[in-house]
Amino acid sequence: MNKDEHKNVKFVTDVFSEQEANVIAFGVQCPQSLREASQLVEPFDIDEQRNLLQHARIYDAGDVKLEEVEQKTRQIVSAGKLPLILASEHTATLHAMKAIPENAKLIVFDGHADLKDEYEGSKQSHACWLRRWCELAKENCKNVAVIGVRSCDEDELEFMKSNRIFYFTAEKIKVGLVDVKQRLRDFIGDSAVYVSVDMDVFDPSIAPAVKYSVPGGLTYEKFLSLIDVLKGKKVLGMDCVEIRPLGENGITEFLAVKIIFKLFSLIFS
Ligand SMILES: [Mn+2]
Repeated sequence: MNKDEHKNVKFVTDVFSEQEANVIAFGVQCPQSLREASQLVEPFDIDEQRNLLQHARIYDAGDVKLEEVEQKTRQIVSAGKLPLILASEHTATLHAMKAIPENAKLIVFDGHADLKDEYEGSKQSHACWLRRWCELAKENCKNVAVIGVRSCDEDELEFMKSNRIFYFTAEKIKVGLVDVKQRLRDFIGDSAVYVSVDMDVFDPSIAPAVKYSVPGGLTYEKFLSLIDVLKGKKVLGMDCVEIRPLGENGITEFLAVKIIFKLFSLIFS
């Protein structure tokens, strides 16, 4: 691949036009390695005996700036399409959520609570984005679920409890998966959802290319079992965030692409 071809790699495909597509992907400082991996993961799934992308027609609109995320998301959602946001920072989710109807449930897969009031002198940090969202959402922050959390301080835990934020630690998922899934189903009910996946929700052994690893994360199998609760639900948007490429080691990017394909298979089944 020469340098220019390298630069133009799209997420999965450029077969569909923007008009034909039902998924509009866009990046916010998206690692090139993630788009490259998307070209290499087989969409056919031998266990499901189906092409996971059979009903997903993806168009990659390229990268936008963080401050353009809200408008871009709104434009895609109002065209009746699914935005797929590939962002280096989790703060992109805060901007995307401003364009999502307020009664939708926000399902965040993350090793961290991201509910700090301030982090490293900034209130706009990746570690604060969910706190900022809760402030905007007010009483609707009870529509937030944080799944797989295991890095959190006393203040964040208190915030989750006092604001009735639904949360499940990775440990809880390991020992009580069936119960967690039922409670998650009850939480979603008939609502539409937005799904945000911070790759550090996974165990660092299978997703090492993240900015802030936390031991004791989810396995691929547990994640797939959890997302089963999204079957038949209206998914308004999704994102995959916080990958920090590790050069030759692309296993995190391959995992990210595979779970995105699996989510599409569920959403468009
Ligand atoms: Mn995180």
